[in-house]
Amino acid sequence: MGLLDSIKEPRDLRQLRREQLPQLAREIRDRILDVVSTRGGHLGSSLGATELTIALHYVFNTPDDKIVWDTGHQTYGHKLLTGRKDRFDTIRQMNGLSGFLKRDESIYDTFGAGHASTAISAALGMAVARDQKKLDNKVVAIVSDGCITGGMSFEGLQNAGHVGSDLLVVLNDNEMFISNRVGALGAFLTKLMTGGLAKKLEHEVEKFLKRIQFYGAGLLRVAKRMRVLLFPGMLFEELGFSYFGPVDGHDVDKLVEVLENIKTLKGPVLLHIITKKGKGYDFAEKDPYTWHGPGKFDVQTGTMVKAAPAAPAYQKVFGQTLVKLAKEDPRIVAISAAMPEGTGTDLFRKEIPSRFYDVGLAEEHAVTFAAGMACEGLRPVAAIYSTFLQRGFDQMEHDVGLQKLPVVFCLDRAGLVGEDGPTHHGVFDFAYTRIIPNFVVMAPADENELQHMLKTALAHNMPSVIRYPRGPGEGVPLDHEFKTLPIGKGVVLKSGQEVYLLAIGSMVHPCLKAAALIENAGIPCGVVNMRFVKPIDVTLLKELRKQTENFVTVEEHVLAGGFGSAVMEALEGTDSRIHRIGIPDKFIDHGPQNVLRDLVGLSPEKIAQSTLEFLKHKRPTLQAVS
Ligand SMILES: Cc1ncc(C[n+]2csc(CCOP(=O)(O)OP(=O)(O)O)c2C)c(N)n1
Repeated sequence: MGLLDSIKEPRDLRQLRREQLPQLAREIRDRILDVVSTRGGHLGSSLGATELTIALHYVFNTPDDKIVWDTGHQTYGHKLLTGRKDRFDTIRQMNGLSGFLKRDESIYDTFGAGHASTAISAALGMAVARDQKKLDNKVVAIVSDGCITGGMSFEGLQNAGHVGSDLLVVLNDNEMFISNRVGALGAFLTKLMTGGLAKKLEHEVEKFLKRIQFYGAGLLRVAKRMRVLLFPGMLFEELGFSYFGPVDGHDVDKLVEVLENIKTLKGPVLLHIITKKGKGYDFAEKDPYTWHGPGKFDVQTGTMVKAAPAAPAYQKVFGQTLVKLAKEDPRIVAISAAMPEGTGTDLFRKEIPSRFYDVGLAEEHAVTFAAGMACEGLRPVAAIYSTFLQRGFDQMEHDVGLQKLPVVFCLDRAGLVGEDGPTHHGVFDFAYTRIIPNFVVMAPADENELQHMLKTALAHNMPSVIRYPRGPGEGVPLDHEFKTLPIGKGVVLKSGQEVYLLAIGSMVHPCLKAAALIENAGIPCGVVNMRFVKPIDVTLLKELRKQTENFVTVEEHVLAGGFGSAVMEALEGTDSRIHRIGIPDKFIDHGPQNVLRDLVGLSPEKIAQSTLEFLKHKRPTLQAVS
C-alpha cells in the first residue's frame, strides 16, 4: 500500500514522518498523471504545486486553519489529500469532481474559485472574521505569479497591509502564466531570484528564522527592520507584509521547516516560493504551455491523443481575420488578458507583434487601456473570454459606452463551455452588454459570419461586442472577402406561417435543424438569424408579426435579460405570443458541451419539442361577458 492510499484526510498526512513526504509527492504526481492522461485537465500547475500542497496540509491544521487557493486549477493534489482520492478519476466528468474549487464539494475548499485573483481578498475576509470571533486559526492564501497580476490581488494586498490581521500569502512563482509571463511585476520577481540575491536571501532567511525561534517577538521587530534595510524598496514590505524568500518550492522538507517557522508570525506575511510548472513530468517541464491543460495523452511517450479534425475553431478564424484586417489598417491593435493562445490572438502576436498587447490577468485594465487607445484614434480589439470580461463591466459602461469610444470586444467562450463548468460558462454577456447605451451587440451564426462581423465592428465608429462560442465552428465555407453587415438587421433564413424561431449566434444552426423537425410534425416553421441583440431588428419583427403571432426565441444565454428579453421589449404592445428558450436561472454544472446544451433544452430535438408544446397551448379565446 502506498502512502497516498493511507491518507483519507489531511490529519492522516500529519501522521507521516517528514522524510516520507518526498515519496508522497511522487505518488501524488503519478496519480495526477494517471487520471489527467485519460481524461484531460489541468496538469502543469498541479504538478508544480505538489510539494507546496503537501507542506501546507502537513503544517497547518486544516480544515480549522483555512487554505484559500487562487483560481483552483492547481488543486488536484489538494483534492487527493482532502477526501476526494476515490473519486479523483471523475474530475471534470459529468456529475464528477469539479476541476476547480467548490465549497459544496469539500469542507477543505474554503472558497470557490475559477476566476483568478480572488484568494487574497477572500483570505483577508476570513482572517478578519476570525479576529472578530476571537478565534486563533491560521489563514493562508496561495497565489501564483500570474494571478497576482490581477488588480484584485493588489487591492487585497494593500488592504491586508493596512488591516494588519495575521495572514500568510504564499506566492507560488513558476515564471509562467498559461502562456509566457508578461508584465513588470514578473521582471521584479525575476530580479528577486537572480543576481545572487536568491542564495543570499535564502541564507539570511534561515539565519533569521533560527534566531527568532529563540528570541521571540522583540527580535522579530528589529530583524524586520533589518530586512527592509537589506532590501530597501521591496514591494511587499512597502505594502506592509513581512517578505520571506525566495525558497525552493520543490524541497518539501525546507518548505515544511519555513512554514513551521513563519506560521506563528504576527501580521501579514508573504512567502515567495519558486516552483517549476509541470515539475516531475519531463514533457510538461519542457513545454509548460502545451501541458497547462492537455487533452488525453500517453504518459510514457508524451503523445497527445488527437481528436478527429473538426471544423476550424472560432478562435482560429477570429485570429486569422483580425490579422488580415490589421494588415490593411494600421490603426488596429489587439489586446489579450493573459490568454493569447486561448483567444487566437497569438497569431496576431506572431504576425504583428508591435501592435499586440498582453496585459496579464487584468481584464478591467484591458478595457480602459483600450478606451485610452481609442481616444487617440487607434482601433483596439480586445479578445477576452465572456466570463472574464464580467470583471470589466463598469469600465465598459463608464470608460467606453458613455464616451462612445470605438472599442471592439470579442467575447470568446460565450455560452456553455463544457468541462470547465459554472465558473467559466459565458452565459451572461447579452445581459451585461446590451444594457449599455451606445453599444452594438452581435453574435455570428457560424465562423464565416464571424469574419464579416469583425469587419462590421471595425467599420462602425462606436463600441461593439461580438460573442461566439468555444470550440469548432459549423464547418461552413469561409469567404475570402469580408463584408460590412447592415447594423441591427436580421436575416430570414426560412419563412413559415405558423411560428418563427428567432435564433441568435450559436443557436442559428440548431434552430434550422429544429425547424425541419417541427415541419415534419406538419407545422410551417420559419427561422430568422437575428444577428444583432442590439439594436434589435424591430422592423423585421413587426413585419413577421403580420404573418404569425407565435415567436420562439432561442439563445445560449440565461433567459433573464438576454436576447429573448430584448425581443419581448421590441414586440411590446404588439399582442404577440412569445416563448423563450434559453438557460434557466441557475448555475449549470460541468460536463460535455453538447450534453449540457441538451440538458438545458438547446439541442435541435429539445427546441422542436418545446416549440411544439408551446404551439399546443393556444391563446384562450375571450368569453363574451354576459
Ligand atoms: C479573471 C480571470 N482571467 C483569466 C483566467 C484564465 N487563467 C486561469 S489560470 C491563468 C494564469 C495562470 O497563471 P499563474 O497564476 O501563474 O498560475 P500557474 O498556472 O502558472 O500556476 C489564467 C490566465 C481566469 N481564470 N480568471
